[in-house]
Amino acid sequence: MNSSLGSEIDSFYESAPPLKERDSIMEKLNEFVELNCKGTKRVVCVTSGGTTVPLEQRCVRYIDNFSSGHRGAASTEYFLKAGYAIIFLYRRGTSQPYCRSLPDDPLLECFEATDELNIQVRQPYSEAVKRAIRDHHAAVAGGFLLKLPFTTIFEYLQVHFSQTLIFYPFFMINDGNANFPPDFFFKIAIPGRSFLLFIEYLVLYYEQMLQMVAVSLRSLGPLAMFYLAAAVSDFYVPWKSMAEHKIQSGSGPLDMRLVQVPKMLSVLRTEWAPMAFCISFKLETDTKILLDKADMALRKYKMNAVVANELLTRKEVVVVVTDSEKISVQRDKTEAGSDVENPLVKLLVDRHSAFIKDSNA
Ligand code: 9Z3
Repeated sequence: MNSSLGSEIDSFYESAPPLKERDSIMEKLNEFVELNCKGTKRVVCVTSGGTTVPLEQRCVRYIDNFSSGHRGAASTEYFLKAGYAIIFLYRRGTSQPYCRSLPDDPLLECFEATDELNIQVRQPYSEAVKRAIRDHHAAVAGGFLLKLPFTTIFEYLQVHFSQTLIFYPFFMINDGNANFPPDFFFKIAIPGRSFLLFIEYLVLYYEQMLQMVAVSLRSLGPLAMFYLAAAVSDFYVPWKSMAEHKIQSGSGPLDMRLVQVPKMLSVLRTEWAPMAFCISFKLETDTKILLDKADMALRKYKMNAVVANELLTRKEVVVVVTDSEKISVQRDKTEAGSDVENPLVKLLVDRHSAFIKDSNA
């Protein structure tokens, strides 16, 4: 990791508020890993929806990132169908697997009361509701689908400084899972650096949501896939410099400084999950720069593939960019209700199979 990225990461986490549900997330992850991370079972972490950037600590206003969560939700269904277990890291309130065919405005449209006690599904929705309930319940009850919600960029890339966590990283070391930044031992070895800094480093490098997932899946090696469809904020307001209370109007234009969110893709690739099959997404509104930007991301972050999509046509066509190919993947327009995620996931599952074979050769 270069030192400027290292210091961007440090500043980001130093300024982040604590992750509230860290213990229950860890518990759910452990259960999921125990159930699914054995044999040749493949696991994919699908990230979905946009992260928010709060402008006030007691947040009234925030900057949002465009994403309905459709890509992540639809892809999750296809990965489940292909036999994968899924960690669905999603933005609260965005599209959910198996709910795409149901009306969300309002969902109550689907139901009617037959008498005082009973409710039934209205005829036009009955097939869709039955299918959604059956498939969703089977995935959750079978333990193949773990859903973890986030809202802010701080939750998505989170740290928790609580005392109870301090010793957790030591267990990780004993498990052989520890992976420190290259300058870690150098930094703690500098005379005068305190034991607290040592503890802080351990906690910093272990307690983010995406990282918690990545580290949990490390033992899977090439069987793990990351499918990073979430639209992650590029800029944020550091927690410490953020107004505590609602920003008041009436005192002229608002002057606010946003700093760059550290690019966690390189850390994911090189440190958290170096053996995994990693797919990121590149969204642009200008088609002229899209493929070049995807190509740059592929090389810079050492992804196995980057899925390039343009805002207006994203539901019709995407281009899968690898180091040797640019494959256009289209929705099958001849089939009613078809989507582009179906052929996209098929292609990536095939590529993942080849990747596993090569890694084991
Ligand atoms: C995507 O490009 C997704 O395909 C969409 C899906 C967000 C466009 P919807 O949720 O849309 O179905 O409505 N996601 C990644 C967007 C992104 O922020 N990428 C970063 C970038 O382009 C890299 S992590 O710089």
